[in-house]
Order: sequence, then structure tokens, then C-alpha cells
Amino acid sequence: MAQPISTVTPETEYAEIHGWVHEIRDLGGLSFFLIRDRTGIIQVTIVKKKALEAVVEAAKAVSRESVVRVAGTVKGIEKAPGGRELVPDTFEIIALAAVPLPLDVSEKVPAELDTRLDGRYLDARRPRVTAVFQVRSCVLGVIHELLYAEGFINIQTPKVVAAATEGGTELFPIAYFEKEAFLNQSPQLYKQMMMAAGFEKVFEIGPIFRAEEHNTTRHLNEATSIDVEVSFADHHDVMDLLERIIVEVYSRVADTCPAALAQLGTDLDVPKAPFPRLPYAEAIDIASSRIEEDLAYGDDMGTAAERALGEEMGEHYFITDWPTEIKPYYAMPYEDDPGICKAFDLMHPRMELSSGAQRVHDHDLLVSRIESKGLSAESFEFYLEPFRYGMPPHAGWGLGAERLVMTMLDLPNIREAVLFPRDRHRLTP
Ligand code: AMO
Repeated sequence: MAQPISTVTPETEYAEIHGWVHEIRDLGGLSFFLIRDRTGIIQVTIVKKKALEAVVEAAKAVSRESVVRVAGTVKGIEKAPGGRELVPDTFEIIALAAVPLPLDVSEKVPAELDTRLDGRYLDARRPRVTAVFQVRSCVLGVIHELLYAEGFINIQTPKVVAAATEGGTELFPIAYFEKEAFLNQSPQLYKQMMMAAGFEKVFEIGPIFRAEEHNTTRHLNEATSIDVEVSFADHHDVMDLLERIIVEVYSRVADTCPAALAQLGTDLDVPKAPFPRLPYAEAIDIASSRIEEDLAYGDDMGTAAERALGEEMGEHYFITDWPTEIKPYYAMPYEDDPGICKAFDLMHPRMELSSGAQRVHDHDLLVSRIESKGLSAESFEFYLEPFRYGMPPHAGWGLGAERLVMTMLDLPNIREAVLFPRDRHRLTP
């Protein structure tokens, strides 16, 4: 049975491995191969005079990135990766790779992100890229575990919908028989409806679709959102939950993915709770004193403002108490000061990670909030009806999975955190 390469040690006597040919160095009488699987790399050394003829022939014919099966004796040798090498009595080519390769997997020849994404299957063979997706997998696994442990129900809501969730601008229309339909921007309306259904604590980790026109390093047209909704909770309760999750995810990734983090050269700094909670009015004051652009109370935070605030804060923080005017209709206005609402954003110094709020749970108030945004309450009837038959108070948030991974690993571009990103110019692979 073949064994994972990382489990072959200098003490192993005999090993059989499967993997890809990472590098070939032919010195005439002596040739070295680096063979890679997802766990590591091992050197295979062939002394032509001493090796079996079949081994020498296969080694001569093989190209980089071919899939091979190699078996032989293991010797401790200091200079080789992992302090050992394999001297083969079997060297079998399982799948010969064509030459030239579209991309250099060994990273000796750097490639542009676009070229890498075009050949993602090859790019993802790079240990550093594999490591990003190991961390992403760990992040999502930990979040599942934490939410299950807190009694959440994992739900799946439709991605083909009839109405806009967040207002009408960022929707992708789709052909759906004779009806008008869209790809869903957010599970917002559905997770709220499950509060009316009495589920009390739900989460969903799934795709959201945003027809963002601009091409930035932190926007995707298809992203993964980690959404939660909790009944009998207010904005403070769900900010506490979000903060707990962020801290726990960092610390569990640090504990469970040391090899992937080492591969990426990342030393995870686990954020410290509680995160500062900065009212919007103060955030605007700080940002406007630090940037050249005009920024006034009531403006949305632009990229420059977020960056300036991030430099000032230097750690994860919340922006709270937003003007009701600039947050979605479902955010609950303060009863004693309805010009501001119980909405919040969770910020990383580089960008926004999450938005959430305590929601409006009163039917008539919700209708008036929808209409005040210039939207038609009629098109939200399926959403509004549950508010007439016993809707508990509730709160929740949506957290961008790619932004979480990107900021955690300090990746320069959000596309690095998605296997097959969708942006304005990219629909394949
Ligand atoms: P919002 O629109 O702020 O809120 O989205 C929540 C989080 O999702 C991520 N995100 C994106 N990531 C990459 N590319 C995009 N185009 C993109 N759009 C959003 C961000 C963002 O902070 N319904 C509310 C959530 C709620 O109140 O529960 C919502 O969707 O990290």
C-alpha cells in the first residue's frame, strides 16, 4: 500500500509512494526526482549504474507533473527534504504529463494571478495554494462545529428567488420559465422567516450572488456567506456571538493547521475579545479627520475611510449605531432615537468582514421601512406575511467566508481564497 509522503521518515526501511513529479535534476550518471503528494515532498535518487533497467527507462521518459508510483528502500540523508531519500526498485509512470506545462508548479517561474486561475487545477498543486484551501476548510469546519455546539440548526434556503433582498441594484436576473427571477443576494429574508417558524437559532453557509460591477481585490460576484439568525436576541447578543466565533476560529486554526500555516509563513495573531465598539458618528469623525475626501455624517464608509479607520484601530472592531437612512429596511431603529438603528459592521483593519443588526419584527413598522426605501411592499408579501402571525424579536449577521480567510492569511486578493472565482471577466473554469 502506498503511504503519504510525510509519513516516510529516515527510520522507514521500505516505502511505496504515489505522487506528482515536482522537479527533475539529471546529472548524467545520477538523477534526482522530487516527488510530491499533498502531504509533502520526497527525494528519489537513481544511480544509473546500480538501478534496475526498467527504473532507468521510466525515469528517462517521465516529465514534470506526471503521476508516478515509486517504491524502494529509504535512506537517511541530511541534505534531502525531510532528511531522507528513496532509492527505487519500482518507478512506474501512471499518467504522463504533456510538455510544456501551462504553469510552473514548483513556483520557480512566477505567474500572474489570471494565468494561475486559468490553470487552477495546476496552480492548486502548489503547496502554498493547497495550504490556503486547507485553512479555508478548517475555518468552515470550525464554524459548523461552534454553531452546532451552540444549538443552531443548519438550513439551506433557495438561491433562485423572485425578489431583491437588499434593494434592487446588485441582482443577476435569470431566465426562469415565463417568470422573472434572480440569483439570491443573501439568505436574509429566509433566515428571518425561519424565526417566524420557531427555529430560534439558524445558520447557513452558502453562495450569495452580487452583480457588483467594479473589479476590486475584495469583491466577488459569487461569494460564500456565513449567515446566522437568532430569536429573542438583540444586536449586542449577536455581536458577542460573532466576536466569540472569530476568536475561536483563529485559535482553532492555529492549533489544527500548523503545517498549512507554516507553508504560508503565517503566524496567526489570535484577536483579543472584546472588540472595540465604535459608534458610527465617532467613526466618521475619525475617518474624516484622516482622509482628503469629503466625508460627512450620513455617508457610507468608502474604501479610503475604511482604510483610515483600520489604521487608527489596528485590530478587529465593530462600527455600531448606524444612521437608519443608510442601512437596509430590516435594521431596527432605536425606539428613543429612530434616526439611528441597531445595525453593526464587523471590521478588520483591511476591510468589512460582516454586517448585521437587530431586525424590525413589527409588521407595520417593517412595511413603512420598506416603503421609505422606495421599494414596493407588495413584492415582499411572502416575507411580510409571517410578521403578522407571531414573529419573535430577532437579530443576526452575515460574514463573508472569503474575506475572513483573506484577512486571516493576509492574502492580497480575495480571488486567492476561492477555488474558481467569479468576477466580471471570469466565468471559466
Ligand atoms: P452584506 O451585504 O454587508 O450584508 O454582506 C455580508 C458580508 O458578506 C460579504 N460580502 C462579499 N464578499 C465578497 N464579495 C462580495 N461581493 C460580497 N458581498 C458581501 C462581506 C459582507 O460583510 N443580509 C446582510 C447580512 C445580515 O444582516 O445578516 C448582508 O447580506 O464580508
